[in-house]
Amino acid sequence: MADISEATVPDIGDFTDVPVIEVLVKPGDRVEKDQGLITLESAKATMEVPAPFAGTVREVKVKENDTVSQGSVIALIETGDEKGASKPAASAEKPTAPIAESAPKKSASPEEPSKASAAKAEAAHVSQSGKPEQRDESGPRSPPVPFDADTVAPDKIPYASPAVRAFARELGVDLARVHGSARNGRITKEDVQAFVKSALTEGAQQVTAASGGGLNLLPWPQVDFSKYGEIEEKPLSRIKKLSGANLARNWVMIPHVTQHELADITEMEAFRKQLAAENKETKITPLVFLIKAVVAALKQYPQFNASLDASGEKLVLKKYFHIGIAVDTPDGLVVPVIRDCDRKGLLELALELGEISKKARDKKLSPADMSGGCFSISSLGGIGGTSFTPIINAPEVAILGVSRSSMQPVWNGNDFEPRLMLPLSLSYDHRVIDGADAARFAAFLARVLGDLRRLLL
Ligand code: CAO
Repeated sequence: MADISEATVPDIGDFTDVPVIEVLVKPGDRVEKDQGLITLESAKATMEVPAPFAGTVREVKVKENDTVSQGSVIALIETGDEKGASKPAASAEKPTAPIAESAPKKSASPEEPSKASAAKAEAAHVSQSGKPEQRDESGPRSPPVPFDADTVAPDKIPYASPAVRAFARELGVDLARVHGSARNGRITKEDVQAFVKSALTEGAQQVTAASGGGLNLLPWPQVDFSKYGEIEEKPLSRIKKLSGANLARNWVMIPHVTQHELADITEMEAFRKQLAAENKETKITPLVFLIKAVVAALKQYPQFNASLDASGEKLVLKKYFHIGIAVDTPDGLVVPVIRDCDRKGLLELALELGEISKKARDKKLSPADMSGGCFSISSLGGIGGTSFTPIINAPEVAILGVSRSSMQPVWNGNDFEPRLMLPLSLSYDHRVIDGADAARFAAFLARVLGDLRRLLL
């Protein structure tokens, strides 16, 4: 038959009207003997009041912020005929023995199951009659520690209830680092949660900063364009999304400088036309000459055929000459790579350029086709323009932009001569390349394009 008994506050020393800071059970909860029912607070420490017997909580008589003294009823617990349940003794309602407090002792690590826990364990063996019960384990037992929080809880030990300590331990939180917001600096569960939240946010910010983010930019403007006129929405292509993310990273992370140069390609153009007439089946554009000139310049200035390693502290110099070519496709920009350009002639390069451009526009490029580049060329010469600022294709350290050649009057010392001038725009990573070297590289390119015999040197 079910018995309902009162669980009351035992002897807590000279303290009266002690605030309840936590109620650890609710009606319907099954509690074991010695399981915490409520947590009480003194000026510097907390203590859990354990259930004096096992059973099912029928009613909780206290709530947070209530104050209790010895004998106050905490809960009504139905004990029934449960096997192994320790039934309340006749004098259960009037406990007289002191109860242990569970604030940590000076010698105990705040997060360790400490002497405090030991004390709590001791408390668990205080019977309702006030007499220590027989322990299950053999061996001597020390008397329970009376609840005298002010004397046992030193200032430097984080002040939190056993439940909050357990919660912090579960999350791996060092309570010494948590600010207690409750009365007398007591750390609550919410304080631990706030600490974890801020640690996570801080961690995320550090990751963002380490990966080059954290620019503290204004949010992107949210504009309802339809307010101003008719609009149509069109999702970005997959290529545009991918290349856009890469371009944005490269633009913000690489200190770009662009060096502009003009190459006199009058003779080169005459030669190109001649070659094109001889090889009608192959499209020979200025771009293949540029590839050969770039290879010669990379050989002359090896720091352009390099990449910064991930730490940013080491330059990796490459002994191969794989050139990336920016190709405009209906879905966006892609950069396939022509390998070993130093070992290929103009015609072979022209053929390969035709093939990769077609492959790009047919969306047939594989990731391998777009990897391993040393230096990129972006030619808008077939379209127009006089100069632009190409964005470096990281982890490369420079890129050559090519605009449309035009006939210009050039002073030869006596007269103005009509010369075909090709605008070059060399963007370089200023962390790796000095401006003077960039000017030399660009001037070298112009000299080679102006006199192709130099490719033989
Ligand atoms: N000046 C004058 N004419 C030029 C020229 C130049 N710099 N470059 C090319 N031309 C001419 C070519 O000779 C060709 O003329 P013909 O048809 O009379 O032979 C015409 O312009 C078209 O050339 P093309 O663009 O088809 O071929 P290409 O070898 O010059 O370029 C490719 C190939 C794939 C690079 C190009 O088609 C392309 O996609 N360019 C865009 C690259 C791009 O979008 N870059 C921007 C990236 S943002 O950094």
